[in-house]
Amino acid sequence: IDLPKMKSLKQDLIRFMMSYKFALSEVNTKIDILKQEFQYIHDYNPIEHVSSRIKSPESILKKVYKKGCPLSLSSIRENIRDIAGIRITCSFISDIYEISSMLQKQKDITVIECKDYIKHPKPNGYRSLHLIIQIPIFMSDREDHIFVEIQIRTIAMDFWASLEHKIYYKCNKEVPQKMKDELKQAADSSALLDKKMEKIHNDMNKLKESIEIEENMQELQ
Ligand code: 0O2
Repeated sequence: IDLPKMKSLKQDLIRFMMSYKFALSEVNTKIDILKQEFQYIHDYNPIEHVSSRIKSPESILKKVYKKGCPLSLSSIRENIRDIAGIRITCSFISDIYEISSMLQKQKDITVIECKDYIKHPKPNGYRSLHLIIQIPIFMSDREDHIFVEIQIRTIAMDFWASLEHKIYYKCNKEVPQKMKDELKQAADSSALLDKKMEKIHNDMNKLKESIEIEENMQELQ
């Protein structure tokens, strides 16, 4: 056994995984800042929930195999872009686009890809906004640019995706057509629900605005 080589490989592997942990910390901090500042300025919090995860080595290897890319750290870094993943659950569809645009405007974020499965849902009904971004991580002797996948969705989209994932997984990836159709119908219902809630939210905001104007007018009189 080439011990020095093993030691260096181990160090490379640990630093490789650490860089994704640092990237997640950076993006989580960005989201937390947006959340706190938005709440203070607008007296409203568009983010319901945030979760993040580092892809397990097994899942990374499965994806390498599926994509047929070379089995090296540099190839994995370049080809597997969701090793660091963050999921932001928002209250309303408009919040998704607002959060996405606030993140995209940040100077240290490079947007590599934006997949809008809300405007263009997947055939099974899956909806979400996916951003693949790259952010710099500054370490003791180098700067790395790390890919992070950010999935932004509403509570209804998250509800559907979580249950669909569970049903699909439990069924060992073979879902009968009837169930697929039912899942698609459930996705359509959740999309309708999102639209309805957004309308009520907008109507409520308009109502609040008109009440405020009226109160201000009364104060002036
Ligand atoms: P996990 O465990 O969530 O990480 P890619 O395979 O990522 O290179 P693809 O398929 O074009 O390319 O990526 P896409 O469409 O952006 O989707 C990637 C992730 O979105 C998935 O990650 C899921 O988290 C989620 N997703 C996409 N489609 C569906 C769906 O139909 N149902 C559910 N429940 N989630 C979906 P992973 O790697 O599959 O899994």
